[in-house]
Parts: sequence; structure tokens; C-alpha cells
Amino acid sequence: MHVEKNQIDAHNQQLLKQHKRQFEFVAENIPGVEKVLEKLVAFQVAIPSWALGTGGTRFGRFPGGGEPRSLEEKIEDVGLLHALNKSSGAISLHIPWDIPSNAKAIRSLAAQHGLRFDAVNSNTFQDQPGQKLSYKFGSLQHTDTAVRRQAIDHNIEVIKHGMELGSDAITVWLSDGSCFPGQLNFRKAFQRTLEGLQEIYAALPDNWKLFVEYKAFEPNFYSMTVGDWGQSLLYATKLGPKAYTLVDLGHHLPNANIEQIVALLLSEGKLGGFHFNDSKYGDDDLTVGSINPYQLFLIFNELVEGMDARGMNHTSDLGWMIDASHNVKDPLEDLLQSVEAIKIAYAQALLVDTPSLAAAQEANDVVKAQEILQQAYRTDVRPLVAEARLRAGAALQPIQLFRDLRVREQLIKERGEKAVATGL
Ligand code: AFD
Ligand code: MN
Ligand code: MN
Repeated sequence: MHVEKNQIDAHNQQLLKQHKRQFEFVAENIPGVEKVLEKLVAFQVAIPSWALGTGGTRFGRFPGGGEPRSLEEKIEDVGLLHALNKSSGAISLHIPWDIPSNAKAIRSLAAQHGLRFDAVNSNTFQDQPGQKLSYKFGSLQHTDTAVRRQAIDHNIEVIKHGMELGSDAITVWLSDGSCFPGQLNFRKAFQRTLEGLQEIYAALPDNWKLFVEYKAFEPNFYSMTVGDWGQSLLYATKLGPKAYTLVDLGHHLPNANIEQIVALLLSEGKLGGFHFNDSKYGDDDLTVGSINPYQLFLIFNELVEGMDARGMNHTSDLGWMIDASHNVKDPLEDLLQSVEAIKIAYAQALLVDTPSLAAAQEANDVVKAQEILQQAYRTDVRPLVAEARLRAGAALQPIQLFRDLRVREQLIKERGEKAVATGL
């Protein structure tokens, strides 16, 4: 299924008058609105290949039908999203769920949809059919050298797949840790993991980055060997300049001040990438911005301020990815909502009057500082984000068009009711 340009044009035509009115109303009060729009057009968020099918919990899964059955169909789905919003121009693959049988063909298919390959992800948190040794007691931390070897080799394999596709980063998320006190020697687990990461790091091509993703708990419930940003930063620092910390918004203990973590990692030059999602309790993998949009804005505020302070390019200097799971929504609609929420928060952050905020902070004017932030946050930037989409050739209202075109019904017709995507 493809969304054609004339379908987008017809949809936009219908909404154009109302959109223009709304856009002009907001734009009037925004100094340098053209610059803001340029940044919004450029900003792209990678879609995870594992989020295109229905997720589930350990209690059950309720697939909605028409899910992508192959890597080709996953790329087609991301292509669909990108056609609708022109903001999802990249895909993040998980190996071995998405091993390309013909890398060249996959690369050109992605290019046809205007997509590039973002970070590739390794998987040593599951045992694959036919796998020699088990990861039941960890992978890079394992007491048995042979298991560690297998995990290292897998990661190097993932880098090779990524190279063939033109990706330039690997994200390593380890489920390693322990479930009970006494199970693990923390020091040895750290050391072994570090040594494994060092071998993987040594296999990186020059222009590649390695992202060390942390997570506070689950599947291990007593300790995680990369459990928080401090541990991730330790690994990344010891590894060297190509290693960075990756922040997944759902991977903190409750009430953690994520915006502060982001600010510090950024000022240390060690923030590498993001996994966006939202959560109420833990690693809930909910739609971005659905629970705590103010936190998302505060994070983007630190990102914009911190990246500008370091002269970084907003679009290309960090890896922007979604990491979500869709249990009750259509995954494609959910991803459209997530990308929209990210762009809204980014747009709001671009509106923050940074010099006045800095002055208020220096003067300890707490009230003024809050006013400045909330002035930006409470601005309805949706017409700006829509205008950026319009200029990029995307749909003014992507979800509405998705529904009007009956995309899911089409996909079910093409792929069947029972099509289930690979993944968790
Ligand atoms: C995990 C992590 C990590 C991993 C993914 C697998 O967030 O990014 O790749 O889930 O589905 O919780
Ligand atoms: Mn993640
Ligand atoms: Mn997660």
C-alpha cells in the first residue's frame, strides 16, 4: 500500500483554509518563525522495526491484523508513516528479528521510501532457536567465557549487518543483572561486561557510535548491570570517544529528573541517543507525550539549550528514536501520534526565550523563569508543526488521512487478518 502525492494534496486542499488561519494566528507572535519551521522540517525521528506490530504483555497479545510479515513490509510501513508526516525518515532494526537476506535490495527499497537506517540493535536478552549457549544468566556479564564470546560475536555480527545497510551506530541494551541478592558479584559482572563492550567497540568502523542503553529493572529485579545513567556513563567513558549513553525515557526509577540527566550527559559530550516513549510506572512503552507532556517539553528544552551551547546540529548529532509498544492501538496510528508529540515538544522548546531565561536564572527570579518556560509550553504549536509538514509535502492531519484512506483495512486485505510481525 502506498500513499500517493495526489491523495496528500487533495487532503491538504480540504484543510488548507482553516490551517492558514490557525497558522497565521500563532506565527504572528513568534519571532524568527521561518527558522523554527526550517528546523521542524529537518527534524526526523527513527521508527523501531519492532514497534510496527501489536505488542503485548506477558498476559496476552491482541493483534489487529495486517502486520508486516517481513523486513520488506516493515520498511513499507515506515515508508507509509514517512509519506504521511515526512518526519519519520529512518528505521532502527533489531537483529536477529530483522536480518536482511539481501542487504543491497533492502537498502534500495528503503531509499525508494526516502528512509535511512538508524542505529542497529543487538539482542542478547533472548535465546534464539538453535542458539548454542543460553543467556539465562546474562550475556556479557556471564560467568562462562564461552557465553560472553557468543554475545560479543553476535554484536559484531550486528555491526556488520548495519554496515551493509549504511547505518552508523549500534545500540546495546543488556538485560544482564541478577534477580536475587548474592546471585552476582557486582564488580566481576561490571568488569566482564566492560571487557565485552571493549571488544565490540574495537569492531566499530571509524564513523560509528556505540550507544550504551541503561534500564533500572526488568527482566532482572534485584540488580541491572547497566542500571542507570551513571553506570552507562562509566562504560561509555572507559570505552572511548565513540561510545555514548542512550536515554530511554521509560528506563528510570519513578520520579527521576530525566531533564537534569540529559543536561549533564549533554554537557559531558556523552549523550548519544534517545528512545522516546512515555510511562506512568516503569518501562510502560506508552505513546510519547500521552502521560507527561510537560516532562517531554522540559527534556527538549534541555536538549535545545544544551545542543546550541555545544554548537550541535539538532537533526543529526543525536540519534532520535522511538521505542514503544502498542497493545491496544493500531501501531501505525500510535507511531504517528508519537512523532507528532515529539515534534510538538521540540517546537515548544524552540520557542523558549533563552536569553531571558538565562537572565532570570542569574537573578534568581524563580517566578520569571517559570513564566518563560510555561509561556512556551502553553503555546499551541500544532499549526506550526502542521505548516512544517505542509512545506515538506506531508499531510496536514496524518491520522485523519490514514483513516480516510482506510490504510489498515488495505493492509489487512494485502497481508491478512493473521499477519504477525516478528519481535517480542
Ligand atoms: C527494551 C529496551 C531496548 C530493547 C527493546 C527490545 O528498551 O531498547 O531494544 O526493549 O524490544 O526494553
Ligand atoms: Mn529502549
Ligand atoms: Mn524499554
